[in-house]
Amino acid sequence: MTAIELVRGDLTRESVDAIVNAANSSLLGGGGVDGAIHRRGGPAILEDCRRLRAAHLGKGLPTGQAVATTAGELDARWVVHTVGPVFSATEDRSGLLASCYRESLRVAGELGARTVAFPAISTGVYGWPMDDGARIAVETVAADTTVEEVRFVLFDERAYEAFAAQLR
Ligand code: AR6
Repeated sequence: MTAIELVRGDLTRESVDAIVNAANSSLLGGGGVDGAIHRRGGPAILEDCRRLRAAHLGKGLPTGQAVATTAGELDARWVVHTVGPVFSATEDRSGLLASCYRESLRVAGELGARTVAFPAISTGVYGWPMDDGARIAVETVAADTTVEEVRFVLFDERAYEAFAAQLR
């Protein structure tokens, strides 16, 4: 059984084995969580990302998949980068969002991570409605047994309440 915890705050301040980044396919940085992780984690993360792009991820990381790098100066051993789907009102992409959580846990678990911290993937720039994003996140993680503890780190009260409602 994976224990699920909720924290209100900044993901980049967490002490865990693996911190999950809501990245984009380029892996070369962006805004939101991604920008915050690269800022606080320092240049070693981007160097690793560039190496991955030069090696087997020449076309970038596909949506729904995950890959690990160093965590640089963050208080973690790895950053697991995953690419959430952009929300669409006409196409159901929830399978891809669930895949982000599942694949991130798989990658983290293979490395030996026991504690993993997630943001609410796709619920910022990518426009996923928070309640539905929280439902998919909690359902997917609750069905997984890869790691001992998952911490959802929610930036604001609204996000925290959406996740808390799913756990009740
Ligand atoms: N800690 C925890 N949560 C945060 C933090 C933080 N430091 N900063 C933002 N959030 P987003 P996405 C919340 O936009 O929707 C980037 O440019 C935020 O309030 O970071 O998956 C990438 O490069 C929201 O609820 O990720 C991609 O291009 C959630 O984290 C694109 O954004 C996710 O918001 C990915 O968009």
